[in-house]
Amino acid sequence: MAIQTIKVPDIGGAEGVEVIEISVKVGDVIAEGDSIVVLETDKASMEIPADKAGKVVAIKVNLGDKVSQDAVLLEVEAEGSAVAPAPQAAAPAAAAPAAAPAPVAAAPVSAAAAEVPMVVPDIGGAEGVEVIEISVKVGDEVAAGDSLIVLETDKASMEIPAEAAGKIVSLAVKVGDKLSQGSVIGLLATTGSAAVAAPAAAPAKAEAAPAAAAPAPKAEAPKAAPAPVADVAQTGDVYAGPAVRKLARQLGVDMGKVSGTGPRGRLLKDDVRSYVKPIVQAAQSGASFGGSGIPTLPVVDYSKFGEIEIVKMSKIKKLTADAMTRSWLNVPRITQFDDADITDLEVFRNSMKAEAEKRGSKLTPLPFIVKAVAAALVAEPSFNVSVHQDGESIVHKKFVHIGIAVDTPNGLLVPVVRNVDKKGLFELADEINVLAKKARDGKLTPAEMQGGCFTISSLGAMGGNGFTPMVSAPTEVGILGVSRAQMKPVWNGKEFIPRNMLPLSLSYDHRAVNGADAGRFMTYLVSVIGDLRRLLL
Ligand code: CAO
Repeated sequence: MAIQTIKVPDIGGAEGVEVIEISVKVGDVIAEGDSIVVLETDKASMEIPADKAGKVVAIKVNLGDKVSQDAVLLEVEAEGSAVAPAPQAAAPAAAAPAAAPAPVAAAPVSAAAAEVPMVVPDIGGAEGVEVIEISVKVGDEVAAGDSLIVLETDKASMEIPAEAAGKIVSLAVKVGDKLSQGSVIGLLATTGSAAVAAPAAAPAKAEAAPAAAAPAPKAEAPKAAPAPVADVAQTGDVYAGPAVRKLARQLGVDMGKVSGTGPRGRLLKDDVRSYVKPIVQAAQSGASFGGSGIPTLPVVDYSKFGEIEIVKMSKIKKLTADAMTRSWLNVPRITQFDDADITDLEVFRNSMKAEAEKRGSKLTPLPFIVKAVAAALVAEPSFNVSVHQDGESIVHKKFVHIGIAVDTPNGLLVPVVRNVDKKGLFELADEINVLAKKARDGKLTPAEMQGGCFTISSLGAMGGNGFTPMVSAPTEVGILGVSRAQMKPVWNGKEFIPRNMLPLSLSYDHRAVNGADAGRFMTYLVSVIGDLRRLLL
């Protein structure tokens, strides 16, 4: 079997035309007329059909190569009976090098605007070529060279550019119309000094021509519909004109991923734009590409449903809302639940109430919980950390400062009790009371709300069985929600006995704390709250 070459046929004299797609691979068996590569000038893309049948044994061009007539594209092992027509045979249009829609014979017009017809220039003698895209609309301002319409033959699509700058006054064609040289596309009101090309005087000029007509051997290899061009990366069939390909390249769009809505699935510029738009929007909103992004909330007119009053959020509420949204979006949060048995704690606390009152202190369960949390932070230091802003390090803290969430008329505030591990229960009770009062009176200083390692949010006085508190990002990685204690029947191995059970909800930042750390922290905390003597160990 002889090895034969397939070369670039006459492409209307165009030189250095870029290879933008290679439609075959080594080993493929091709028939005459099969598309083997796609070349693209700045105005037209053209499929180069095989002029020999056989098995592809070598591909002699790469994507991006610039080729001219007679450049070797492929080597094929020709089949016995395959005819090997000369390359020229496949390019009947060579005799009529494709035309120049470019304004080669520009005729200056007066400075005043004039209405001139826009006509189809010489398109290599092709007749009845289908309009597959109209790139402008009435009223559009165009520059000379801007694409007006796209025509498509069996094998090539070609943009017909404006021959002068101006405003589109009317359009006489629609998608699907069949046009030939001289067909009127519409009327253009040329601007001032624009040069107007005389379409009739447009001699062939290879580089500017939609030379695509040349390699399209329509007579020899007619096809019912333009064959979709195989995407080089084999990501699927891509069928698009040069302008669309250029746009896709400029935007970095993989055309294989875009669905074409044009005739026969052809990709249009709008398809590329529609593909890119949501990606850009998602990127601008900070959302990642992998997910669905953060959809915006719809605007609702609540007055439609009844009487309403709109009240501005307090500054504190607004700051809290921002902080909560930041936490929600940045912290992969897990919440774990357990009940601590505070029966003995309550017996002790009640026994201390009189003494506390004598000191002027109010001893609620909270200082006990705060003290137990401090012990847990020391015993399980994985919670006494912050995620470093470098995203790669963890900040370990050698101090134990605990924030207490305080409900105030203006919103939520979190004063910080410092060095909890070094303070006694009365001292903690007093400090919490002082800070809570300052919070409610709006007298907390910023310093009193900073430096916390962990937060406790107690809703015990209000009720509830549990909740999922939000981690205070970025400074902390854990928060304990305390709900209302209640008597519950607890199985002691022999019988159910009434015990005072305190529901605890431990939320943590899973970037810094793993489930086992949290399990150990919670178990230790519950054991300390259940038996305060453990604080002495
Ligand atoms: N179970 C049952 N009773 C409880 C309880 C619990 N877990 N916690 C407190 N109580 C009782 C107290 O013992 C007290 O009862 P007595 O007066 O009979 O002793 C009563 O409830 C009221 O307590 P308190 O609220 O005055 O005091 P506290 O120490 O429990 O809480 C403070 C102090 C500042 C934390 C609290 O006033 C507060 O503001 N809590 C709201 C916190 C908050 O808003 N968290 C949500 C943040 S996330 O949105």
